[in-house]
Amino acid sequence: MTTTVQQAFFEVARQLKLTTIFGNPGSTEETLLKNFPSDFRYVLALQEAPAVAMADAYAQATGEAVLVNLHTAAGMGNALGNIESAWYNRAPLIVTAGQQTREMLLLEPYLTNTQPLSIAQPFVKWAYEPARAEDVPGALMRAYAMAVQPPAGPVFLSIPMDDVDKPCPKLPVIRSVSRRLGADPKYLAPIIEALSRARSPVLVIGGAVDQSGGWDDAVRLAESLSCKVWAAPAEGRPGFPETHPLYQGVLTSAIGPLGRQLEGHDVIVVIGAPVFRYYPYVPGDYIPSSSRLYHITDDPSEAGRAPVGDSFLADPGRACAVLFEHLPKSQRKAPTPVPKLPLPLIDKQITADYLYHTIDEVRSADSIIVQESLSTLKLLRQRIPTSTSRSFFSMSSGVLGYGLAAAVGVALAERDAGGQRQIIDIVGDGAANYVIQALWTAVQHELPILFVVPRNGAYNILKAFAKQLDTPGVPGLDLPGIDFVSLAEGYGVQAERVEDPSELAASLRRGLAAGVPYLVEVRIDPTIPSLI
Ligand SMILES: Cc1ncc(C[n+]2csc(CCOP(=O)(O)OP(=O)(O)O)c2C)c(N)n1
Repeated sequence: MTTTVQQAFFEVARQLKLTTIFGNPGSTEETLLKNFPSDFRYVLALQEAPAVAMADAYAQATGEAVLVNLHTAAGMGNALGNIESAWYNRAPLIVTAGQQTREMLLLEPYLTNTQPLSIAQPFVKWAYEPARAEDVPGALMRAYAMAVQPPAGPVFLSIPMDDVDKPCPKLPVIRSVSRRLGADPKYLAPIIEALSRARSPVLVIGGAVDQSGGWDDAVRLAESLSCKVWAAPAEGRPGFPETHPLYQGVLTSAIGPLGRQLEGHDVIVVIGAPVFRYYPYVPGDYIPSSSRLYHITDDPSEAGRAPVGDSFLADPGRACAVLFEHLPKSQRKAPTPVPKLPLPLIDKQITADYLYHTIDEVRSADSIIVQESLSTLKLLRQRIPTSTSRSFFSMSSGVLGYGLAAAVGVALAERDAGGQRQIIDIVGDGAANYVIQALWTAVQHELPILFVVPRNGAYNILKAFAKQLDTPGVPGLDLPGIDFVSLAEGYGVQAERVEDPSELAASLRRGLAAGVPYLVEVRIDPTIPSLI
């Protein structure tokens, strides 16, 4: 029997263990998906943006590449914001989209992807439409090899719909590609030297440390150096336990204020993050003039765009281990731990502070947090600190429409791994609307996710930004009249609303005990926090 391109595609995917496909299909994808093999799973999202966010979070939680099936140019358009997030999250997604039949492409029929390669750029590492039908399976192999190598990230394949029934005489060779760079102590010698002489070093740790399996190595390094540790700004996930006595908090994502936070340190070592990911423009010095910065990254683009310091291309996790192995234990006095936050005030209204405090009270210590809560994120990180690897996920891009869907990907990954950790998804009442359909997928897969929607009735972070930029009178920042309980119920999710602080804990506990998707809309105090 001749192997067809479709059969070869699925055989390559099978051998690469790409048997879960997140997607939203259309006519141009149906030829590829026909007679869908029974050992594959298609996770249907009701729009392309949630499909990509689910896949991104699934890839991050499992550490593996994932297939995403989208619908020609239109599907790519809907998905692009989250493909951008996958790019900055370093999520190895193999995004495919169907293309109209080659027979008619010249005539530009309905649903032609007229610019298949440029549509996903600049947020994919590789984009390709095979020149010949029989190259589709080989292109999948190459797409995989491109997606997983460091820095991991999304790739794109356009597959003409009439390619799939063509004969495929030869399967491509299934290859493996290194997912990690090395960390050569000889090459890292200037950092070892600087740290061994430093008077007051500081570490700035990014999410790539956790992605490269370096969580424990970063702790060993920090303890051996007996130095302060900051989380790099605006990272989608932490790389260092936020409950550790050396941990100081998340650096501010503005040039001048961040530079001032690092005052007093002669040696700054940034590992597994850009230098730095900024948000509002507040001018100033990148780092104090008397400091020297060293940057360890496995991403050449990050190394290229850093405005200060010396960059070293190396695996972030392995580099932590190598620095630890080559440095003597410091005799420095341990820095004083950051004082604990006082208990939140209990007012008539629930504050974000009280909400996050209560979530931390009711959750189990090993729960997984997924979040997209913008204006109060600093509080969230302080009140709900992450203590273990791979247990906090969000996006590193600033693109809304991630959190609600990402929780679905994380929950599927947790279930596939046989885990039973609680999954708590905290998503602002603005952000929740971008991928609200993800609730339906959570229901279809009976995923035990507690969705918490802090309802402040506004795009509060934009109000804070407007204050910071001194841009009064911006329209479109209020969100009256959204009922998340009804929206959730419409998708089959059990839901309730809570306004009274005394009822909050019980409400959250009901959600955690439900064993199915459960949404709690929490009316919170709309006071606008400051941006910095
Ligand atoms: C795709 C996309 N559209 C618009 C924005 C602009 N934006 C940034 S934050 C924000 C509002 C977030 O509001 P909400 O989720 O309610 O959180 P809050 O700031 O109120 O805590 C908007 C609209 C964006 N970042 N991404």
